[in-house]
Amino acid sequence: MSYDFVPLKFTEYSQENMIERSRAFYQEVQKRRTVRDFSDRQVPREIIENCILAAGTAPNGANLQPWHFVVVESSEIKQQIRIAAEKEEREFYEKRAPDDWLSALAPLGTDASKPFLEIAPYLVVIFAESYAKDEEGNKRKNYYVQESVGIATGILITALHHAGLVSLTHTPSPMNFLNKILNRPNNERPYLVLVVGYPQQNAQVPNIDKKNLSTTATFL
Ligand code: IYR
Repeated sequence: MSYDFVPLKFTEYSQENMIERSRAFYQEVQKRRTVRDFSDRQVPREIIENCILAAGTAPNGANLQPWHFVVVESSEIKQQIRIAAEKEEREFYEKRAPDDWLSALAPLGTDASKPFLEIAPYLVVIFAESYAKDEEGNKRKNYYVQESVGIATGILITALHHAGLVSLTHTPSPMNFLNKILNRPNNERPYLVLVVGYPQQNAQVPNIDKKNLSTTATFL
């Protein structure tokens, strides 16, 4: 098999314009915050669909697109997820988490209680397809699955922010209960739960800093 090659659709901007666009994009994404206080206000499904389409444009291993997004709107399913996640989280906070991990989390004030899993209008559960299955059910390898799904998730989070929504990356561990509740096959592994919606009125976020450019980047 080989692809047809077609001309690249590339939009060239002046360098002045590129500087302005890059600055404006940074200004916009630096306003994104991870939010834990969600409103139950409804959000049109089309926004979520568009953001998932944006996520699906991510560069990925051999264009095999090793991801699947399950969008949960059903209150019953959200409740099942909350119950199962809080069970794992209680184990984590009370037993499994090493002290250094708990100390790193302490400033954020997180705990095993996850009411947002029922309050927010959407839970987008991202699955990584460890391997694919062809029509006859034979295994077909996927490549760079973690990297591909990570990039797609980053685009999804950015697209949601750009659309005017907030999100929370939630990672109950282990999360295999999600395959069961959401009826996903065993060649897919839950990657993370993205809680999506509007912030609660008066939502608060920790006053954190981001590392500066000279710490984050080296130019040689
Ligand atoms: N999954 C747990 C713990 C947790 C871990 C990290 I690293 C965080 O940045 C935040 C939370 C939870 O969701 O509470």
